[in-house]
Formats: sequence, structure tokens, C-alpha cells
Amino acid sequence: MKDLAKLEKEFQERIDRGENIEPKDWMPEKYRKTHIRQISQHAHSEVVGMLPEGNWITRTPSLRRKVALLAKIQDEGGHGLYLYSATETLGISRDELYEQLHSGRAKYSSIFNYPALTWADMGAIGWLVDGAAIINQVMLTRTSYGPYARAMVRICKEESFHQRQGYEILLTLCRGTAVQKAMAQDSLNRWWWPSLMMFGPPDAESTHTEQSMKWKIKRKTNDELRQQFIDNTVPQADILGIKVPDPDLKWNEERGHYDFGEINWDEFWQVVKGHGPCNKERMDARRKAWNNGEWVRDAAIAYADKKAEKNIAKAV
Ligand code: BYC
Repeated sequence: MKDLAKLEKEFQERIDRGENIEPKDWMPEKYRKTHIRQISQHAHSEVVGMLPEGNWITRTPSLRRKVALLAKIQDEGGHGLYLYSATETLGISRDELYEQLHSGRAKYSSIFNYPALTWADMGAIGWLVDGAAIINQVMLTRTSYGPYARAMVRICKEESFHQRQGYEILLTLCRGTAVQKAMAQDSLNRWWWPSLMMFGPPDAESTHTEQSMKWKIKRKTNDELRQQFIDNTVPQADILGIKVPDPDLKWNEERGHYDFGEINWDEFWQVVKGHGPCNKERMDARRKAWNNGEWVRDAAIAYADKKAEKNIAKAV
């Protein structure tokens, strides 16, 4: 049997050559655990992320908006399912993953602990939240773990529709009445800073970035992706004619990037630790959905058992 150091060296060489790692390949235990953590957090984020928008399905301003919002939310449920499947390839069951979420042990993206107060928030979530997600996830289409990278390709295509539908909601409001434009500005004011926090803590405080970059789980750091998001998004706000709520935001000719103000990291950690405006509401909603769905799971299992019994009877 090869010793561990040799296996680890060969594993790193495969990563350095740009090879994908597949479920049956040997991998260091920490690589497996890091993926279970990251992919399942991502799956939970998709599923919890359905809640702030689900809240607006019955209150869309038109049938056309309702159809698009329903499709977007359904996509998010689908993303959660691909990602739970990708996580299962690492040897953990879906029940265990759900249990981690419902018991509060698993994290999900901080952004979904903020309330969606007005219709403009459906625009801001699509534009900013999905916009931030795309920047992060395009990088993840080249992540080193095959099932995660492949799931990301499809997810990114769908996210780009989500981002456009959000931007178009805001474009319509910004071309509407003064009250509608003010509603768009108010939603940008509330969602801007939490969107920047989605990329995670500054590089200097990030616990996982260094190792994740070596293993090509992450291809760019939290700060690099955050900067990319700001550079892409500020000109889009200019087109809408609304103002990013950051007095220190300024184009820096020398750096070729926008300089921006201090992010409130205390607020970020408060939200991550469960003390954000909607943490309790989101977890209560998830647990309620899980408990209410028990009869559906039982019926599906009973049906599958009955079918298996019939197949066995036919075979013997
Ligand atoms: N919120 O060492 P770091 C979406 C945690 S959903 C909460 O930098 P890492 C969508 C981090 O987990 C988008 N926690 O970590 C859905 C770690 O704690 P643990 C979701 C955060 O993993 C519906 C600690 O802070 N996208 O697209 O190297 C509608 C230290 O951080 C957050 C993904 O999940 C946060 N924002 O980097 C619309 C993408 N940030 O685990 C849209 C996949 C950090 O040690 N994930 N933490 O207890 C990633 O790319 C990386 O996990 C992150 C963080 C960049 C998020």
C-alpha cells in the first residue's frame, strides 16, 4: 500500500496538471470534507434563497412578472437538488445534509437573512444577488471536483437569466414614476452592502482560501471576486440612474478598479452567527416545510417499496 505522503503528492500533481478529481478517485480526507462543507452550504443557500422571493409570488404586479418569478424560484430548487446530488458523491447522505441545515449546524449564504420588503427587492435580488452569485460560480465551473464543476455549468446559464430578469424589473421601475424610481433606489441602498458580503470575509481573515486555492477548489480569492463584482455592477447602476450607497466609491485610474468604502464586517459575522434580521424566520420556514412534507416522503417510499416487491415477485 502506498503511504499517505506519496498519495497526497500524486494528488497535488494531478491538481497542478489541471485534471478533474472524480468521486471514485483517491482524495485527501480534508479535500473531501472541504467539498462537503462548501457544496452543501451552497445547496442550502439555493433552497433558503427561495424564501425571500417566494414571499412575493402572490403579489407580483402582472401575470408576466409572476411567470418569470415562479420560473426563477423553481430553478433555484433545481440548483439545490443538483448540488445535494454532487455532495452525495462524496459519501454523505442527503438526510444527513438536511439534518445539518435544520439543526442549525450548517451555514447558508448570509444574504438570505435580509427581508424582501418591496417589489423592487425582487429586482435587486436578481440583479445584485444573482449577479454576485454568477461572478463566484463562473469561477466554480473550473473547480477541481468534477461533479461540482459540471453542476455549475448549468447553474450559471440559469443564473444569467435570473440576473437579467432582476435588472429588467429595476429598469422598468427606474423609467417609471418618481415614486417607482425611489423604490428602486431604496432597494439598492438596502441590498448593496449585504451583496458585497456574499463573497465572504476579507482574504486576510478567510480560513479556507489558501488551501482551497492550492487545491483549485477556488480559482480566485474572496477579495478578487468582490472587486470584480463592484467593477461590473457600478456602470449598471449608472445606466439605471440610481446611486450606489457608498460615498467612498471612486474609479481609480491607476489600479483600473473602483475604490470602495469599508464593509461592516461586524454586521456580517452577526448575520453568519444567526443574529441577522431574518435568520429565525428562514430556519422556521425550512423546518415547517420539512415537517409538512413528511407524508409526501412516506408515500413516495411506500410506493417505491411496493414497486420493488412487485419486481422481485416477477423475477422469482
Ligand atoms: N455567508 O474561509 P472563508 C445563490 C463562512 S446562493 C455565510 O472565506 P470559503 C442564489 C464560511 O463558510 C449563493 N457564511 O470560506 C440562491 C466559513 O465558515 P465555515 C451561494 C459565509 O468557503 C438563490 C467562514 O465564513 N453561493 O446563488 O473559502 C437566489 C470563513 O470564510 C459567507 C455559494 O455558496 C457568507 N456569505 O469561501 C439567488 C458559492 N462567506 O464553513 C442566488 C460556493 C463565508 O468554516 N461557496 N462564510 O464554518 C463559495 O464559493 C465559498 O464557500 C465562499 C466562502 C466564497 C462563500
